[in-house]
Amino acid sequence: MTATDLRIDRNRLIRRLDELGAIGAIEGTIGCARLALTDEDRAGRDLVATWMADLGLEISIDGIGNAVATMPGFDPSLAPVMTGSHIDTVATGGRYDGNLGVLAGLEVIETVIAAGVALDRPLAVGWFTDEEGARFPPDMLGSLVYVGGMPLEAALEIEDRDGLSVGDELERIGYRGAAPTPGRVPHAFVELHIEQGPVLEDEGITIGVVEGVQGISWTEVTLTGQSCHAGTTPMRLRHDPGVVAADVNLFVRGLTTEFGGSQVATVGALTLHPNLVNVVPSTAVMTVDLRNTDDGVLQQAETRFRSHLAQAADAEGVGIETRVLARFEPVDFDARVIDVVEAAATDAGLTTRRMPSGAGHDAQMFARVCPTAMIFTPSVNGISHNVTEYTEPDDLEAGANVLLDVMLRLAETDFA
Ligand code: HGY
Ligand code: MN
Ligand code: MN
Repeated sequence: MTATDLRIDRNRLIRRLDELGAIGAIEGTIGCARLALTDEDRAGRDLVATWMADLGLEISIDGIGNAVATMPGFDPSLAPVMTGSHIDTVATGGRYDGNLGVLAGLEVIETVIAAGVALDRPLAVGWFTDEEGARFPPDMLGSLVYVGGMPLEAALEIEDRDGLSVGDELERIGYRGAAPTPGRVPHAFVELHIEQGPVLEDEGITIGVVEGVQGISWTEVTLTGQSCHAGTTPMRLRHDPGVVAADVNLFVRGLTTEFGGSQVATVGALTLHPNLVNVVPSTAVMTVDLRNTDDGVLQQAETRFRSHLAQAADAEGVGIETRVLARFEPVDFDARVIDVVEAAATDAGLTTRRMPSGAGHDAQMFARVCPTAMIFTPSVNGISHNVTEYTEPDDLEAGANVLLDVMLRLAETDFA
């Protein structure tokens, strides 16, 4: 059997997605919760590591808990073609976000091994810690450290809302590995991921040929006012941080209308203290997520947001503290890898369209060090970061087969 005849085992892939999805399962749904470095994340890591070991792959775990499993090639001096993604989820996550990229990568390698296809160049699949950034910002933390974008020591000190650090939590779950960071630079990197938006489904397209990732700006804002009695305190004497938070939320929504294009804005987290019906809040802690494919426009959005925040807080007599949780510029993937993805999908008779990614991905970090691109499969109803996240089995299979073909083609590609 030649490499071009290879096809992944659809049932094995879907079985593994379901088995991993059962870890941290959210009752009554097909979703799961495996926030980074929780016990559920550990259990997911243990399961995937077992599958990697069962294949006889060389597993390397680094200081931030990334795991890379390698199928050796004839020539170990050659850098691997690498794929991978993440197996941590948001708290109301689906079973495909990230998990598909890791398990399809494992499926590709298992298919190559089972067929006895000998390659000069190694193949590797990885999971990267805390891609979501929902517990420990920024997102893509593990792959950022892997490519040398953040020193390991700085990453290990990041704390969650309860003051628990990345380093201590990695230690606690037993995934603070010994492999050095930055990690080995791959020959090329390609990531399969669900689109998480409505474009492919709306247009009836099977494969997204991803050209890049939009810029991401996350800010945490702490607003400090004065708690007082909801009934006795005249409105003129109030300093209500909740009002400022609401004003800012509506303002950034207004920016998306004004700017149009790819501009998006989200206030995803908002906590009032003491959060009681008859107490004007003393503090409000909120997050503002702004994204745009154009960094210049994203910077304008950030400037307008900060200026309005200052004005609204001043008018209400409320104090402000801000903290940047993440700031990544837009990323363009490598045209040569994009072409390989498009050719592999087209040769398989699949419909394709080129597109940017609205979500952040580990691939955007690998694009800093090696030729990189991504493959998207459709999301039903464009829904993700939601327990009803779903991708049809035919699309899962198509995406994984494109990943297989792309990895084999990249293994033969000389980027010099
Ligand atoms: O936020 C994101 O875009 C990704 O899900 N981490
Ligand atoms: Mn993801
Ligand atoms: Mn996600």
